[in-house]
Amino acid sequence: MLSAKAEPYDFEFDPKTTALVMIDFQRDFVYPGGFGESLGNDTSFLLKALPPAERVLKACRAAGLFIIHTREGHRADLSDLPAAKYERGRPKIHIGDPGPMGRLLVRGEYGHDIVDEVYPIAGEPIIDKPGKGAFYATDLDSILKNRGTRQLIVCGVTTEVCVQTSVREANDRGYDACVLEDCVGSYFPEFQKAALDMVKAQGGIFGFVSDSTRFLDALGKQFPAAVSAAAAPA
Ligand code: TIU
Repeated sequence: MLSAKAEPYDFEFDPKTTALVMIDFQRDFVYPGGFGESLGNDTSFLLKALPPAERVLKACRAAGLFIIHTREGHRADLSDLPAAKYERGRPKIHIGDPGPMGRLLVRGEYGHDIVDEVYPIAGEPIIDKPGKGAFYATDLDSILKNRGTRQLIVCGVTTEVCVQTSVREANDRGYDACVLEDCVGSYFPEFQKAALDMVKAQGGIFGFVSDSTRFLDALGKQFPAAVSAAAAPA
């Protein structure tokens, strides 16, 4: 077992039963012209989560941890898009409408895909999910349980929406999830803090909060070369 400094107390994890979950690092959320901006958000807030998330991804890859990525989006015919989600926010452009990065939040479009910095490689499954939670209407739980996964390290966007929803779902399914606070991003600084506070309150009511430095310190105890290679400038 490795132990990462975290709140509300140290997060214990066995690399063999741990998965890194990279949530929705899609152009549609982190770049202008996508779904996130269509809801009135300033997407630049999310970009600062990318460099630490990239370091964690590279270190976990080199250490041989299981890595899984998610994307939020819908079928091209929008048959899996609830009317309530389509209308929510009363945006000027809706899910499925054309934008500079393709049709908003539609699978197969450029904007729907994951940004280059943290793009999946062979052997890292991608979960396409229609909702905010990564477990809703997906096979994520089966994939994790079939491997004997017990602990999750969580990076992604946005902290209080898809990250927090997925961590709550993970908790109910029996996983210990640890969110790395510098590797998750919100459009709202106050929600970033509140969402992380909610995870770790009440003795870790649905998870743990750590950060890339403390997590990589722990991983480096078993995989020093993997961690130092990931920390080196590209
Ligand atoms: N709007 C917002 O903050 N987030 C989302 O709609 N989806 C995700 O968080 N991925």
